[in-house]
Amino acid sequence: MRKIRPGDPTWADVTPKADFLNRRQLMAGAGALALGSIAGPALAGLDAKPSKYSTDAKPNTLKQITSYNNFYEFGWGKTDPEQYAGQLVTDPWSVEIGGLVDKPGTYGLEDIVKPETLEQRIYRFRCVEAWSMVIPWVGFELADLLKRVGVQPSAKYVAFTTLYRPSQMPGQKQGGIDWPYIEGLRLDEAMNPLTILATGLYDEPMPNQNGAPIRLIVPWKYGFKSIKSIVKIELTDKQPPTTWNILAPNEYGFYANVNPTVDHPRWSQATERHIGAGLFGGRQKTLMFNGYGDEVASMYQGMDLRKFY
Ligand SMILES: Nc1nc2c(c(=O)[nH]1)N[C@H]1C(S)=C(S)[C@@H](COP(=O)(O)O)O[C@H]1N2
Ligand SMILES: [Mo]
Repeated sequence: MRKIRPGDPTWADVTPKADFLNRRQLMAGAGALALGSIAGPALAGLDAKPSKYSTDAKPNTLKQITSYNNFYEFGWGKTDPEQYAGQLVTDPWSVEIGGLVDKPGTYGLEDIVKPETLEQRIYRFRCVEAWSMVIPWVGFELADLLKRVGVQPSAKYVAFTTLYRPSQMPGQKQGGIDWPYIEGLRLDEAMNPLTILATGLYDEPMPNQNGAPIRLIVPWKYGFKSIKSIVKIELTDKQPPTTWNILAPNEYGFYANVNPTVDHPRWSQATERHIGAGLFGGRQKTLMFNGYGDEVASMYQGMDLRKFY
């Protein structure tokens, strides 16, 4: 953890310029610049504020972050999202917020984002498959949005739902997952300042393959909790069902906190392969709570994390 100092590198410094240029050309070619009209600059957070929660680890390149993805709505391969997500239309977009809130409703994306102060959050990101990246997200604290809509005292959990649109999400025409993808958090996890809704990364609106136009980021949990392309947020008093827990309950729990001492039934979680480390980069040690223990460990005091995996 560190504070951003004046003179710290900007996104342009840490991302090779060629990547930016390439990306712009690719996006133009794919017709994916639709967001660029009015919403784009706002979502990209071009004047986003630095955050004390950012890691000083070196971010992965834009190319790495946008070409090695898990987004099963577009296929099971790591390069499928880059190849097929361009067809997803993300403007207009609205998010239904309901359940145990004072102001339920269907909110346009701009109404959700406009009152928020966008921040740069450079977070470690650890997939349950034992690979990791460092990603410079742009977003705002989920707690801010929840406070705006008014959380009722009986609410204990937050449930999230991804868009269901098989015409533009070819993976949804296939079985395997009972679409749409769903996820959930305990209310205190949702209100933790590390938990953000992200609308961009580097200085781009969220690339489609990373979950445009708005996705959850919970950096101390395995990546599958960080649900993409959200269309519904519901406050509940019961623990909501979650996609990977439904699919394989003995392998993927509701909590899914990054934990090097609790192995996946089929592989070790003690180490991770950092994307971009190269052939000889070796594996790095996985950190408890992905290194965010100072901010989150107290939420799990007294819980058996082998049982609540
Ligand atoms: N809707 C939806 N959200 C999702 C997924 C998905 O397949 N569908 N994959 C999850 C998994 S397993 C990971 S590791 C991260 C990957 O995010 P990234 O592609 O931006 O790195 O998104 C998560 N969110
Ligand atoms: Mo993942």
